[in-house]
Amino acid sequence: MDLAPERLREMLRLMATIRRFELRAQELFREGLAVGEFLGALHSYEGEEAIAVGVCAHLRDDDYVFSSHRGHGHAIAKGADVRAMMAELLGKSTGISRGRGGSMHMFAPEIGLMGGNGIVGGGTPLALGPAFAAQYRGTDQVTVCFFGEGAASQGVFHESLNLASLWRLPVIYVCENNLWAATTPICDAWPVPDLAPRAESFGMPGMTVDGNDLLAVHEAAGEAVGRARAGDGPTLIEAKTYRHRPHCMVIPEHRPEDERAQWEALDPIPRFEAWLLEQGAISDVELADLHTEVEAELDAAADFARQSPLPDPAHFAQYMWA
Ligand SMILES: Cc1ncc(C[n+]2csc(CCOP(=O)(O)OP(=O)(O)O)c2C)c(N)n1
Repeated sequence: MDLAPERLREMLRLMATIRRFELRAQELFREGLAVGEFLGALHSYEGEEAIAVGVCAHLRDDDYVFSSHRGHGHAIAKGADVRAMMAELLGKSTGISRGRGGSMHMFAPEIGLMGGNGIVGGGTPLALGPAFAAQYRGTDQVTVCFFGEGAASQGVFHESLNLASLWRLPVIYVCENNLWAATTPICDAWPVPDLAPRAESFGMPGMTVDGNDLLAVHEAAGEAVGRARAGDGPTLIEAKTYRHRPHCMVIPEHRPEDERAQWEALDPIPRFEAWLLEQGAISDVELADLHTEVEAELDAAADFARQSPLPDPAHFAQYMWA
């Protein structure tokens, strides 16, 4: 591993920030439901942090990310401001989408964050746009599209990969295969266990990685991003993972308890922490400090969100196209 210790610690900090963001968001959701403050559904990214962080570590501000309905982690890993994200959850005017979007529509084009999507698979064709633009303009920008394995059963996913490969577009499709699409287990949806081999039918490379292993994701993404920047076309990465929470806050848990326990033992954050400690890349004290700092940052973000004003109803049509 040729990454500097500061870089490794920064990736841990991002994973911890995502985890803490989700925990604070759930608290706000529970309280917010009572006072009618919360805007829309909440899908937790807890357990999948290594994927967003391992992939986005290779991206620049002028690269693009298309997110999904489970997108807080993608936004944080791409560099979004957690205060503005928390305010967005509450529909406040200081929100990252000025309170117009909520949890599934975190949007910050200035850092290449092209938003989440309430339509499963909806990001897969959209990602072709900036990928084509980069190729047309002759820049080396890349586009990443994150989606769940449920999205891979949509027809548009196949159309998108076909076109991406035909035109050798600089796009990386990252399937976060958490084995369940809402309440449907993968064995009831796919006749085969893996997605990555299907890339071959589009003439593009496909890789399966352990999505709970930050370094494995980082390595696979590095290869894919390198290929895209060099003009060698798209890649499909399938990252196997598991969400720690039910599909969303209002759907009860459907997954077997032993399966959940098995995956929680593979939690990407303690796994990476253990590796960092073993390598001497972080000390126990530094680790504790890092978590304290992250907690304080997210507490402050939640306070900021609570105290921010709602958008002025007189401006409801602002930012809409006539
Ligand atoms: C086109 C479409 N169909 C159905 C839904 C309802 N829905 C929302 S999330 C979801 C499951 C998606 O599963 P997956 O793509 O695997 O992502 P995950 O939630 O596991 O991260 C479904 C069916 C939707 N939002 N859009």
